[in-house]
Amino acid sequence: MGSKIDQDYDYLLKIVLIGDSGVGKSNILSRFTRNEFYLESKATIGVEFATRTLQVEGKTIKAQIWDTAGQERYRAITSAYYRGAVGALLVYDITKRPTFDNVQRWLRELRANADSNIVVLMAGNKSDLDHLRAVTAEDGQSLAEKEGLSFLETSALEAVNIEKAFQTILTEIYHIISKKALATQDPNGLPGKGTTINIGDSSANTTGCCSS
Ligand SMILES: Nc1nc2c(ncn2[C@@H]2O[C@H](COP(=O)(O)OP(=O)(O)O)[C@@H](O)[C@H]2O)c(=O)[nH]1
Ligand SMILES: [Mg+2]
Repeated sequence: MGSKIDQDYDYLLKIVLIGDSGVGKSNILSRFTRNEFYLESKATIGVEFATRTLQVEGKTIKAQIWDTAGQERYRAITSAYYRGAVGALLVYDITKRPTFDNVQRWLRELRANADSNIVVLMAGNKSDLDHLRAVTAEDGQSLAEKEGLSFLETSALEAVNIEKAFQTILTEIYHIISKKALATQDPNGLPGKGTTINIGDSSANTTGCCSS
């Protein structure tokens, strides 16, 4: 059903970008998918999502990364944004303490709207602005440990840890998928080539495949 022949990828994975306005979500996306950075980016200009295909443990993964169009400013992200997402990059700005304090609020939002198995990586962005730092790396690390999240400090400006952030989250998701496929005891093992993955635990379909 979800498997299509002749796809140029093994898995299509939806990742959502969340976090307060101005933390650098759109630039993380443009850095990762187009290797571009914008000193002045307008909240209203945003693509719905951008994709990039990469290799994870020998599999071709097409990451479909969703960005907000500034709705986070009004706390008006709809549940459709989270639907089908298997990963989230939760971003704060290391120079703005309130954006870090709001991480808990974003986690609540995720728990209310996203799949309970969603893989979350917390990114302390703008690490190039160390002289303006308001959140220590230790504070980031200990919150991540407390909440069971992966953690990295990133710089979209200097292209630091952007690749690593997506590689980390996609690898973690892939590990969950492969375990799930094993647990199904399906002789075919992993879902077919070109499968859209949903790690939802509510799905009766044990391979968790199929989106429209
Ligand atoms: N110094 C620095 N500025 C950044 C970085 N990432 C984003 N910015 C700037 O922060 C502002 C907000 O970025 P944007 O991507 O629009 O944030 P969003 O609202 O979360 O999507 C823009 O002026 C960016 O140029 C970074 O890694 N370092
Ligand atoms: Mg944005």
